[in-house]
Amino acid sequence: MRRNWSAAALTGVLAVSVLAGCGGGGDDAGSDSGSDGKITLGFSQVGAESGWRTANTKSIQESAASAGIDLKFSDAQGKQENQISAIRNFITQKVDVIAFSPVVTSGWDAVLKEAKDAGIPVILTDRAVDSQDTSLYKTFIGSDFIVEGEKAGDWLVKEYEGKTEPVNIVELQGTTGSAPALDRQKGFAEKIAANPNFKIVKSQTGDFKRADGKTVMETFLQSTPDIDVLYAHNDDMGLGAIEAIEAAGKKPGTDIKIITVDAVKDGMTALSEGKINFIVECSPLLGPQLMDLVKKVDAGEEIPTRVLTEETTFTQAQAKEALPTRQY
Ligand code: GZL
Repeated sequence: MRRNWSAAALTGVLAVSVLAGCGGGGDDAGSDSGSDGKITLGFSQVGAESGWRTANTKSIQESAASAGIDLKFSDAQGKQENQISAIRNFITQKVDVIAFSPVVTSGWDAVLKEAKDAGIPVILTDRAVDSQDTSLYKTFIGSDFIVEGEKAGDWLVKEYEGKTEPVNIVELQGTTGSAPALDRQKGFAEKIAANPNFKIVKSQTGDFKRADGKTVMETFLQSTPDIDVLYAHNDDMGLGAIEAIEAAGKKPGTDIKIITVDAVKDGMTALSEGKINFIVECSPLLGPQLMDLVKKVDAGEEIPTRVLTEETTFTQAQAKEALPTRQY
């Protein structure tokens, strides 16, 4: 069961000190760094499916370099089996710390137990796992995806306040079984239940990919003539859907209101142009905080069992203001 971190219970935005002992993980008293004194970090990345992921990889690689941490980086191309074999390789190589972004929530206990038995601490980044045994990892650094879904739902409820007409919503879900897809769907559904006129008429995965978002939106448009709103779990699928909407002769942001999550540059540009109506930010810039946690874990220091990343939301006007200084 994934820890349910209610945002209300977690104060602060950067490091939430929910200290429970050492926060689980191996019973190492702080592993020695590599022979050259440098910490070796094994990192298994989901893949390169979206603009968010590209920015996340850049943040991790650049932060490791500036922190003087020796990074062994593996791209799983979206496959859990590749992540599991990468983690096993890191164990064989006796890295000091392992970090990874689990592509899906389940199926990790065995390999995490192997890391724990090898005395190698593990840090979850970006996405959570549903392991019952929270001693299998030291901490989880990333967003609260339920809150992200709630923010999207909240905006829609306010957008239609006082109106009585039925509102047909279609939803492009992220990768099936991934924490962001499960929780963004849950948070959004809970919030829009406030308005009985809201109806999610279609909901299907676009795997967080622009191309898949376009093809799925094409099927939505063919099967559901009167779509009022699209809720896409990330900008990339929303951008793909915009291509399909325009090809169908409709105006994205006007004929069909669009809400997405991430706030990467391409999404923010579409928002500033009025093709998207609202974006919930999900920061990929986890690198600096991750490297700080890696150093603490390697030194055997106590760390929070949950580190919540700071993020906000953007309207069309706010996107115009923010774009010039966006880092990703
Ligand atoms: C969220 C991250 C998601 C992004 C997508 O933290 O896991 O995966 O929202 C990315 O863009 O593909």
